[in-house]
Amino acid sequence: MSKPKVLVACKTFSDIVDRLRPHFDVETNDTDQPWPQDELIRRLQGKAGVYISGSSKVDTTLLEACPDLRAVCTMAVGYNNIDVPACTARGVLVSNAPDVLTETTADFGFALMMATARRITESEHFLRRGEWKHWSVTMFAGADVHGATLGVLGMGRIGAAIARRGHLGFGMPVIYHNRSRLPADQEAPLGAQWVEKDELLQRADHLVIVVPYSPSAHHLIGERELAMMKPTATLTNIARGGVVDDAALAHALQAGTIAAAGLDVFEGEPVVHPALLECTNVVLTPHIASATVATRRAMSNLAVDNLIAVLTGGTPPTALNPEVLVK
Ligand code: 8YV
Repeated sequence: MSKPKVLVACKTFSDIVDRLRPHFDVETNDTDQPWPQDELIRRLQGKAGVYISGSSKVDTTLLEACPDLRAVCTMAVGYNNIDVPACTARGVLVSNAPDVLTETTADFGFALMMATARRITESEHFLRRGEWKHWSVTMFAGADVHGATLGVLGMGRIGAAIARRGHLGFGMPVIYHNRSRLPADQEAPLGAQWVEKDELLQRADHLVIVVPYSPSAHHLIGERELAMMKPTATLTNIARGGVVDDAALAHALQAGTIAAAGLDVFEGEPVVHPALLECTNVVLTPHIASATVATRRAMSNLAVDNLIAVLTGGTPPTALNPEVLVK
């Protein structure tokens, strides 16, 4: 009997791809470029499963054009690129990769917040340009992190890991806003207090955004919200492009509405709003919050675990719509 066919739509570690080969005929994308949507659909013909990253879109058009597809396994925790209800309606199992990236992503969120508050990249660029001629008392004077109020927007696993770092490591009072309030026994070890969104914006010295993207989170932070923040405050976004209105943020950074921003995600990435590129008070990184070798391997392995389980009659460890497997 011939093996089921699967597609690995983004380049990943070859030894992890090799785990698929005993079970499946495997076609891989060996470039760092995602395939255009029509090519992805063409390559998915006859495939039972697909391994993707956050860069591939799985929508109704793709699902209708790929009737053999039974499993969509992303190596990302975020899955706003996948129409999960449409998959469920067609009996297609979807999995994501939670937990394995939580601490790594929280490390990065904290580092980006610190780099932003302490103006690290801005001062490095100044030094590299040869502009450091003398010491001055206010040269690149930024804002303290220790003891400052940490505001966390979106208190999921990564938000909690950032809050824990701030509370235990840096003595920061932690306030957060989330649709649902954490139970008191989960708030206590984080030193975290739930507040309304507007209060969060008004009180935070350093705001870190960690909400998943959904249409209701689109431009959750725009001109109105930025205007509520302290002029000394920083904003760090490691969630998704589109949660922050990048044009409004660039304007706020130029006008001094807030002091600085750290951004790992962008609306329309990999294209970055040109006005942000003009701002000196912003630290910009190319969506690398989960990028350590160990964590990217763990994310890839988890997607492969899910793909093998779904297509060999096992139980996928991190299914988003396990109901499709119930006969
Ligand atoms: C990924 C992420 O690197 O997991 C997520 O949701 O945003 C990142 O950790 C990226 O999306 C992988 O495609």
